[in-house]
Amino acid sequence: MKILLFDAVNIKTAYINLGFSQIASILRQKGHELDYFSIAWDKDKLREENLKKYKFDLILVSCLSSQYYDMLHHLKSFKKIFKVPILVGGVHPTVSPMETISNEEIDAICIGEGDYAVAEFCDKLENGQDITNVRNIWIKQGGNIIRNDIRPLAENLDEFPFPNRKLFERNIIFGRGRTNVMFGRGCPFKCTYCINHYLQNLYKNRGKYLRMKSPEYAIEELKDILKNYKIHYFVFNDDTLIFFKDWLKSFLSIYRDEIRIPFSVTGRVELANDEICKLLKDSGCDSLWMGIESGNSWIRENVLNRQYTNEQVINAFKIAKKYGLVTKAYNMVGIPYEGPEEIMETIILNLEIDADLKYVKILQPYEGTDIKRFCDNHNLIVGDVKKINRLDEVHKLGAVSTGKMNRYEILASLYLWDILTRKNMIARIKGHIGYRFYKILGFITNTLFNNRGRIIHEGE
Ligand code: B12
Ligand code: SF4
Repeated sequence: MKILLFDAVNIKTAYINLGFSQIASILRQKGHELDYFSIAWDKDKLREENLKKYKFDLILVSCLSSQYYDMLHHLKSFKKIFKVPILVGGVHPTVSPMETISNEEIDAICIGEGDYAVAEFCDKLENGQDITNVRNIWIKQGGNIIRNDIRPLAENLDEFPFPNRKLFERNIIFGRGRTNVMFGRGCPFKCTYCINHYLQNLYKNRGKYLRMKSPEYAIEELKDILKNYKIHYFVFNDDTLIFFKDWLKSFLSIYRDEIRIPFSVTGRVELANDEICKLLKDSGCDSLWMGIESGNSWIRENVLNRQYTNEQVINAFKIAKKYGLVTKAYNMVGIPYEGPEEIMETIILNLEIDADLKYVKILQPYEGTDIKRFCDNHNLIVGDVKKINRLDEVHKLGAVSTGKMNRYEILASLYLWDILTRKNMIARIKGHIGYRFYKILGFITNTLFNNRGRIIHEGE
C-alpha cells in the first residue's frame, strides 16, 4: 500500500519522532511504500492545491497534545482530498481517545504503543480483511465507535527493526550531526505531570512496562546510524537512562570501545552518584540532564510526587560537575500551591547549584495526568493547555493558576527567573530580531570552528 505518514510536529527540531520512525521501519519491512510529511517541514506540500498531486491508500498521523489543533486543521484538507482512512496515533489519542476520535475527519485512533497494532491494521486493510477488530485501535463503524482492548506490551525490543531515519533525515541535517536515540521504553517513576503513571496504569497486567533493548542490539543500531550519517553527537532520549545501572555498565563498556561519540543522558538527582557520573564521563558522556522542578521540598513531594531533598539536588549537581559533565537543570513554575516564596526557593536552589544550563517552563497539565485531575478539581485551569504548542512559547501565558498566583503573576515570575539567573536570558528572546542575528552568528562560528557536540538550545 502507499501510506502517508503525517507527523503533526509543528516545530523544526533535531529530534526525530522515534515512535513514528519505528512504525515506519516495521511498515517498510512489510513492503509498504511510505511518504512522510510534517507540519514543521512541509508547509508547501500541505497546501490543498499541492496535496492534490498525491495518492495514498491510508493516512497515518502521529500527534502530541500540543500539536492537536494544528493536526485537525490539516486533517480537514486531507479528508476533503483523499478518500482514504485516517488513523491517528501517538500521545494525544492515547491520553484523550474520545476527544480525538470524535472529530469527523478521523476514522480510527491507536491507543498506546502502535508498532504491532499498525502493522496488523495495514495487513488487514491491504488484504481486504476486517479492520474493526485490531487490538489498541478504536475505529468508527456506522454511527458507533468500536473500542478494541489493548494488546500486551512488546516484550523484546530487539525484535524491532532499527527505526527508519531515512524519512527523518531533515531532522539530522537540522541538528548538524546531532541525533537522538532511545534504547528502551518506560520510566519507573510516577511524577504527577508526566505521561508515565498514565501508561503504567493503561498497561497494568499487560506485560513488563520497563524494557530495554539488549546492549548489543543498541550498539548495532548506533553503528547502523554511523554507517549512514555523519553523526558527532548522540542525545540519549530515554526518560531516565541512569536508572538502569547494570544495563548502562554493559552498554557503555562496549560503547567506550566501539562508538566513542560524545553523548548526553537524562538522569534523576537521587541516582547521580560518583559511580554513575564517573562511568558516564569515562564513556564519552559530556552532559547530564536532571530535573529539579521545584526548590520547595513540600511541593516536590506532595504535588509533583518527586521524592528527594534539596541536599540530594545540590550533591548530584556537585558530583556531576566534579567529573566534568555539563549539567542541565529543568524547572517549572506555576505549580499548584506555589506562591512567590516557593518560586524564590526554586531560583535560589538553582543559583546554588549553578547548572551550566538552566531551563524553566510554566507547568502544562496534560490530559490523563494526576496533576491535570488535581487542577480540574481545584478550578486551577484557566486556559487550554493544548494551545501552548511551541518550545519557544514559554514566555507566553500558561493555562493554570496556582491557587496563590494567577497566570500573569506566573509569567512575571519567569521574567524574574531570567533576571536573577541571567545566563538563561538568551533562550527567552527567541523571535526577536536580535535573536535571529545571534543565531546566524552562532551558525557561522559553529561552522568555522566546528564546535562539536555543543548543545545550544532545547528543541533545536
Ligand atoms: C523526544 C521527545 C521530544 C522531542 C521530539 C518529539 C517528537 N518529535 O517526537 C522534542 C524535544 C522536540 C519534544 C518536544 C516537546 N515535548 Co516531548 N518528549 C519526548 C520524549 C522524551 C520521547 C518521545 C519518544 O520518542 N518516545 C518513544 C516512542 C517509542 O514512544 P511514542 O513517541 O509515544 O510512540 C509510540 C506510540 O505513541 C505510538 N505512536 C506514535 N505515533 C503514532 C502514529 C500512529 C499512526 C500510530 C498508529 C501509533 C503511533 O506508537 C509508538 C511506538 O510504540 C517523550 C517522553 C516519552 N518517553 O515518550 C516526551 C513527550 C512526548 N513530550 C511531551 C511534551 C509535553 C513536549 C512539549 C510540549 C514540551 C514543551 N513544553 O515544549 C514539546 C512539544 C513540541 C511540539 N509542539 O512539537 C510530552 C507529551 C504530553 C502530551 N500529552 O502530549 C511527553 C510524553 C513527555 C511527558 N511530559 O509526558 N519532545
Ligand atoms: S522521572 Fe521524568 S520521565 Fe520519569 S515519570 Fe518523572 S518526569 Fe516522567
